[in-house]
This record gives sequence, structure tokens and C-alpha cells, in this order.
Amino acid sequence: MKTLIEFINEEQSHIPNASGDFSRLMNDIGIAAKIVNREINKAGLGDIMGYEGTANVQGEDQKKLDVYANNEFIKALKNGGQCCAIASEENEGLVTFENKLSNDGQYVVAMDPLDGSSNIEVNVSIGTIFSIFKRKTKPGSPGTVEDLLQPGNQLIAAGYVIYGSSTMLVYSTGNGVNGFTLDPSVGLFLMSHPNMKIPGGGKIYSVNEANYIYFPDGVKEYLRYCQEDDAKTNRPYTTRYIGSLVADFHRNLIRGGIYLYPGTRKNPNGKLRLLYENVPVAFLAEQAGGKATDGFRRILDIRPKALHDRTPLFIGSKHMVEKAEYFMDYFSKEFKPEDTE
Ligand code: P6P
Repeated sequence: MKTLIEFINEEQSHIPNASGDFSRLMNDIGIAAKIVNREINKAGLGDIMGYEGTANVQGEDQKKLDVYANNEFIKALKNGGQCCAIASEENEGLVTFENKLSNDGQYVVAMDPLDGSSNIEVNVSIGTIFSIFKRKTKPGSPGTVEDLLQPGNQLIAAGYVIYGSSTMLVYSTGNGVNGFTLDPSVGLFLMSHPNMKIPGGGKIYSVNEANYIYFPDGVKEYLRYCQEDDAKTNRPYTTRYIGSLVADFHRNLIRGGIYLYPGTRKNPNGKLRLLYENVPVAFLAEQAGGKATDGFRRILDIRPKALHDRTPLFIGSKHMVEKAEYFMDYFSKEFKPEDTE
């Protein structure tokens, strides 16, 4: 099996005049993933469980592993020198580095270092999610917020690490999606899932139905559609909701399906963050033949106004997302953002 570094080098060989900087950045992410994985796998044995006693910019209690993962990915990206700024779910402001090597870095990274961390103590899969953009500002000084406020259609790469029954790194540079499984006996990510594609005929829907009464009518009608008995269209579908975006998305990527985190009257923009949750999985979904919108707009075309912007998310098998969009357009036009083309 091809190792991650072999694949990274192979991809680099197809890019004329590649400097190797991106390859080193991707390798740094792989190293940080292995370090975080080691800590997660023994979380129940050390004092790494539990709360840090602090809250992040989202007002969410930070777990010790949240802070640990955040620090490890920041350290790896700082030491690598290819990254001049990081936007992290765990940091309110931009993370920059006061050293020349990083200030000359060509790339910026947006990340959720440990998504779904509320699942840690119940041993449910959690994940790291990341977006990589080219900086817009001139090298020679730290990256700026402007470097991060780019729409997903400008991505250089995006991916996630899922720390589950096995640990996988799944990412794309725009030439399809490839999955690498960590072989802990040798400490290498090996290509186990080449050229991943979301099956067309998905019949799984993932949504937190506890929010049902606050959902837009379009979502309520779509859920009714999913539950109707119609053998010709493979319904009723089945529902699976893990409460960890990476795990729910990864299952749908392999089995087909749709994940929805809609906006509600209380929270019209939903819960998930655009830059380091929705954009990376939307990039992968499209690269794998699927679709990702906020119910009306393509996720990758939405320009963030701030680092921690939120948007609704409808993502997965193309025909399922398009059916959900149909119901949103028919029943819930009032949720359509003003700047929808
Ligand atoms: P809820 C985890 O906190 C997360 O950001 C995603 O990983 C997950 O899909 C979602 O929120 C779960 O949110 O409101 O259903 O608990």
C-alpha cells in the first residue's frame, strides 16, 4: 500500500515548479494527527479527560483534549514554517508566529482541531477538520484575517482526520478524495481508500430531530419525504445521527446519505462554522461527486465575513441534497439569504 508521504510526493511531481512547501505542510498535518491520535487512544487512562475549565470563542467548555489537539496542530504548523496564520475553533483571534520562517509561509490553515469532543468520554469517533488556502498578502509578515476570509472555491486542499475504530486521514487537493488509514504498528498512514466517491443511491439521513419544532417547514417536509413509504424511491430511508460531524460525514461518504444541520428561527445560521467545518467537508463532498449547500447557496461560494461565521449545512449524496433544496425553496423561501444569486 502507498504511504501518505509517497502519495504527497507523487501529487507534487504532477505540479510544474512545485517548491515542495505544500507537501511539507500536508506531512506536518499527518505528523500532528499521529501525535493527537496517540493521546486520544489512551484518553481514558491519563488525566487528559475532562474539562480544561475554560471556554472557547463559541462559549463551549473546552475539553483538555481540545486544548491538547489545538496546541499540537499549531506547534506542527509553526515548526513546519509553511503556514503564516491559523484560524482555529479554539482561538478567538488569528494565530500567527513571530518568526521569519513562518512569516514567509505561503499558506494559511483554518481548523477545528478536535470536532465532536463531547463524545470523547463515551468513546465515540471524533475528528480534526482543516482547510488550506494560499495567503493573499505578501510574504514577509504574519498572515492576516484577510488571508483566511476566502470562499471555499479558493481552497488549495481540505480534509479531516477521524479518530475512530481506526484512524484515517481523508483529504483532497482538488483531484479527487483519498483516504489513508494509520497502521499504528509502523506509525504510517497507508492509502486504504483511493478515489472515494459518494454512492448516488443514498438512503441515510442524519439530523438532530430534537430541534424538529424549530426547523424551517422545508426541512420538516423533507424529513416527512424521507419517512414516506415508497419502494420505488427506496423510502422510507433510515436515520443515523452520531453527533460528530466527521463521523456522520465519513459514513455518508462511504455509504451515501445526507447530513443536515439546518438554521432555525432561533439560530438562522445554524450551529456549524463555515471556514473550518462546512467548507472542508463541502470540498470533499463535491470532489467525491456529492453536493453541499446552506439550503440555497453552494457552501464553497459563500465568502466568510468573520473567522467564526456559521451557516446551515445540507451535505451528501447529490440527489438527496437537491431534494432537500427543493423543499427549502418551496416551503421556506424566507430562510433564503439576501445575497443568494
Ligand atoms: P448537536 C459537535 O459539537 C458538532 O460541532 C458536530 O461535530 C456535530 O455534528 C454537531 O455539532 C452536533 O450538534 O446540536 O446535534 O449536538
